[in-house]
Amino acid sequence: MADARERGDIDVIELAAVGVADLDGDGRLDLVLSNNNAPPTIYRNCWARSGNWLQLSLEGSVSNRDAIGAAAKVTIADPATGATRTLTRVVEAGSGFASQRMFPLHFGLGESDVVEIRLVWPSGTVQEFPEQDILNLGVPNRALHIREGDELRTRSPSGSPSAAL
Ligand SMILES: [Ca+2]
Repeated sequence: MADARERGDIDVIELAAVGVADLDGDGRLDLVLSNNNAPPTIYRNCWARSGNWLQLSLEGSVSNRDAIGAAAKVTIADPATGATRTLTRVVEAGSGFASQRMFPLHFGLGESDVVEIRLVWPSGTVQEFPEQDILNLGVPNRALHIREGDELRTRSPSGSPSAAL
């Protein structure tokens, strides 16, 4: 019988808060548990069968610099059927008790292709990026940086994992 760690169970001491972020920039979301009266616990996601992903790092120019309040709508298409659907994420500040989401918006894509990215900035500016612009940057499995009013750009990796991972 596998022990708890082999099954992926999470040890909780006295949980105070949970943070979700891609700490090592590999496109898989990791967990940080803040424990009362104990050091935090970090769970690195090592799942081998994770699907495609996209991360969008938004920077306001007219809107606030952190783009808080900006909405990103990513339209994806099933490669087998061509059926499309739109995934929406909003940049938030303070999204949980004593925790914070990572600022880059994360989209799990499965096996789907990205066919459009549409941004609605707090200033009211709307930007749309068609499939060809997205494909030119090697999406999926990329982190993109978008400054309000500018072109799409790839984002450099966020850095190496800490020793605790
Ligand atoms: Ca990760």
